[in-house]
Amino acid sequence: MPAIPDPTPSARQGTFELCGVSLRGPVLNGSGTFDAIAARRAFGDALLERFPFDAFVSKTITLEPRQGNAPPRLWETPAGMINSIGLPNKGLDGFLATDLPELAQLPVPLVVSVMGLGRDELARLVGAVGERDEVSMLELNVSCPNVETGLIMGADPAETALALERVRPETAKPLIVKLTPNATDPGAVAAAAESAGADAVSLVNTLKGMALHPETGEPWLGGRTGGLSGPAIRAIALEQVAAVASRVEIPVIGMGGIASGRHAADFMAAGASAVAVGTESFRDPAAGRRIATELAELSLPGRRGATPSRGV
Ligand code: RRO
Repeated sequence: MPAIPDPTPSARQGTFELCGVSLRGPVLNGSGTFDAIAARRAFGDALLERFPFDAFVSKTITLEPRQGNAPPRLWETPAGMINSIGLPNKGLDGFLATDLPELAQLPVPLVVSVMGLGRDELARLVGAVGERDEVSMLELNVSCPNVETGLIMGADPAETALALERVRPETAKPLIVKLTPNATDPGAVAAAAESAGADAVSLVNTLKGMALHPETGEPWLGGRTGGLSGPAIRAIALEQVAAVASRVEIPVIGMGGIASGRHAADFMAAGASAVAVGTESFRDPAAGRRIATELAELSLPGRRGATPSRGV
């Protein structure tokens, strides 16, 4: 594991709370951007001793196993990348049997991200994952089409509300709705999610993008299109976080190109209660802890910075 600076004493106190769950600080990972199981294999117990995040969000799982998209799955852009991974995962049963016991060994609360191809499927996932003691919170990844209606669940306020109403009775655990930036009005989607029982919203997922093969002009990515992330989208994410935070009372988890404590502080100043680090972790797997340390130093009295003020 690359050297990770020690958290400052204020970041170690463990007084931060998100949806009633006690965390040692406000820095999470973006779902799918840090493979904690592979990192444990690579770095051993050093990973657990200096875990980069204050809560861990799993890669999204689906009911059935999926292979994911054909390669290539990545394209580097100026200040970002486009991914077209296509949700490879072991499915619910495989996740519960194989991945959950390993993720339960992490030294921070576990958030499991789930995606359903319809409301009933989403409800089955929420019920089965929510009843596991190892799981502190669930994140609903609604950036996918509902096969019953053809609409992207998270792009439409009414679809999002119907999904929440269907899954809310399945668990008492906090439900975080991961919002897509590919929506006309993310603030309206967030407000609909809140009214239907969401405990928090997280944003942004990736922006839809495309790259062409330099010689053939055909789509480069096996999935044809993909999701753009990294510093290239930070200004867009910041605006959407501010817009959403002005529409809801529930905590907002902000992400999109965060690569420093200053960026994290900006998202908190825009109204986020917590932040997540995504693409930067591919460059530096210890980035989450560095950003948490930088953020804590900015938040010390007398320095310019943001003190979490919402959902804490
Ligand atoms: O697996 C993916 O390709 C993927 C997902 Br599920 C997601 O929510 N966001 C993204 O950029 N890629």
